[in-house]
Amino acid sequence: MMQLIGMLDSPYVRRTAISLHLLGLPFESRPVSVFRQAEAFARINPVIKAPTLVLDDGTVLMDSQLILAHAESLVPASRSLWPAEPAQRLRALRLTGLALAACEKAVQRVYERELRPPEKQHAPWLERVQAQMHSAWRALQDEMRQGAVPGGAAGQPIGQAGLTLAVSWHFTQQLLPGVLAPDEFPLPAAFSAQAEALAAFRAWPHA
Ligand SMILES: N[C@@H](CCC(=O)N[C@@H](CS)C(=O)NCC(=O)O)C(=O)O
Repeated sequence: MMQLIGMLDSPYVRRTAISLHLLGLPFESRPVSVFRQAEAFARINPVIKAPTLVLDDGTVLMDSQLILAHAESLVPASRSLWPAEPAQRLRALRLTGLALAACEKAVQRVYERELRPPEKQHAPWLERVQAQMHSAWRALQDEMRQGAVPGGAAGQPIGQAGLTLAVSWHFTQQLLPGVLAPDEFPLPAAFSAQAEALAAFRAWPHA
């Protein structure tokens, strides 16, 4: 059985786990920490990147987007987390990109806080990251306001754009509370609450 290596407090690991679940692909979750268990992680993938997916033939994949590209290739199109219709698919790609950029900026902020001593934190970098994260969420909210409901594939309760947005929002609320005010971003906040109620999200909770 495929093994998904990484902790669910990583938004990239969590989006991968939720996606594999929705795609109906069985996998074993191995919550190895990239920081606290770096040596054990390195024995599986010396690059120490989460998520890592170990395939049955021993192939080691990394990067959530590439792991999910492989996963999608294993299921019939009717199960895909991407809309089949080209315009909807393009919209889903745009929303997913924004949600991933927002996520990356949140992770960069957390790393700056947790991996560098306070006297070595660089305020201009933190301000830049913060502004980028807000820009991404403002763009996501604008898209949602214009009717881009990040649903997706027929037959799935949520699509890749929606689940990435929801995981990114929830991660940011958990790790950087107060940084994104729910009343400034009511649409992502409400969408996240709905997503967290889905069986696939409850099966793979943050942390
Ligand atoms: N673009 C990558 C990002 C993955 C990523 O940065 N994961 C973090 C955990 S949240 C990680 O592996 N951190 C350890 C490191 O980069 O040294 C993806 O989508 O999988």
